[in-house]
Amino acid sequence: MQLNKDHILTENKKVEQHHTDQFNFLSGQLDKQDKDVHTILRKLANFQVAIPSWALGAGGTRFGRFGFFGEPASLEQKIEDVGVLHALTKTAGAISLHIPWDIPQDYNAIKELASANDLVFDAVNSNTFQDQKNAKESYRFGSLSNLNASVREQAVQHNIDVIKIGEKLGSKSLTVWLADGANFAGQRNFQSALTHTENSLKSIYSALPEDWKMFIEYKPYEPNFYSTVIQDWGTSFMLANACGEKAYTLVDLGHHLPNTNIEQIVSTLMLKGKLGGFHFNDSKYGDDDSTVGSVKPYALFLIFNELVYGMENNPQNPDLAWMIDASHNIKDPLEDLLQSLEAIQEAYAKALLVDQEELQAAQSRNDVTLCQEILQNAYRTDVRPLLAQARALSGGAIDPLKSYRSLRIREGLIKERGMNSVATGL
Ligand SMILES: [Mn+2]
Repeated sequence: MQLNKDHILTENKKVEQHHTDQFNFLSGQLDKQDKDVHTILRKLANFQVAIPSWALGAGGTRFGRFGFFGEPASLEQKIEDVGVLHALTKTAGAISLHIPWDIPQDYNAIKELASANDLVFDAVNSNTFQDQKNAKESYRFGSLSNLNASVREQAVQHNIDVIKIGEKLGSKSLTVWLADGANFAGQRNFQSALTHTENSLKSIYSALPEDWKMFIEYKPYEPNFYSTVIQDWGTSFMLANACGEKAYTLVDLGHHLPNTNIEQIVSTLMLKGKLGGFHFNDSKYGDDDSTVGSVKPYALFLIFNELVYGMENNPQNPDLAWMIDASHNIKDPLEDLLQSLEAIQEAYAKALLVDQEELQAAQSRNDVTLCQEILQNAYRTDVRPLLAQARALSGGAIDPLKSYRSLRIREGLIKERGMNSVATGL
């Protein structure tokens, strides 16, 4: 299913007047505060977030999975779903594939379909957390960290195969998230697990094309509950440094213990030029896969404040690969992603409103009260008309969620794919 541009324009007509009134009011207010509305709109329009192929079907828990209706059953349909999101929001211009769930049959056809939907291929993701059919070795006791050299070799080779698939699609990065660890105290020797992991990552790194990056993701627990080999940003940072300059740390919001100061992690990594990728989601307890900004929106804003600071002040850090990493289990996945995209843009826009010079001046005077006021004034601004304006100017929907429902997109997908289609890989 491809969305007709005229349909979006017709939807926009219905809310145009209301939007224009709201935008004019906000932009008048921001003008008075000497904010450059045009620059903010341009930055919002340029901010593109990749959608992972696994977020398009309903996710499950270890207790069960409640499927949604009209899920994409093939890579082609996943690309079409991201195309719908991008047509409505103009901020989801990339798809991130997961191998082996999304291996293309016909590379040219897949590339054409992506470009017809105005999408590029973002980082490719390897999978050594599941055993694959007919695989010689099992990852039951780890992959890159395994005690057995032939298991490690299989896992390294898989990552190299993923790079080769990515190259054919025009991807420029590989994300390695390692599930390796221990479920029980005493199960593994920490030092041998880390040493094997470092050596395996170095082998993958040596197969990385010149213009590629490797992102090393970390996670404190789950699926291993006693320890994970790459448990935190420090371990990831150390491994990235050991691999070389094309290796970076990837921060996933859900991969921290409760109340971790993620904004400080982001800031430190950007100062050191080692923040490569960023995965959005939200959580109450752990890796909950909740909609971005639905539980801790102020924390998201504080993180964006550091990201914006880093993007402006840390040329040593490369452009970041942004991705939503969630797969919610009871909502319409596309509606959930529309809400997440909105929340990301909202936090970004608010961070762009922070007057960095004023903040720095207040910090240098140790005016703690004013520092807080500067952040909270930006946070309390309702920036949604800016987001809507940026979308409308790019040909997207003023109100993506409303348009999605009013255009009966899910009903169309169910008609096309059936009630019980199941997203591949989940
Ligand atoms: Mn992630």
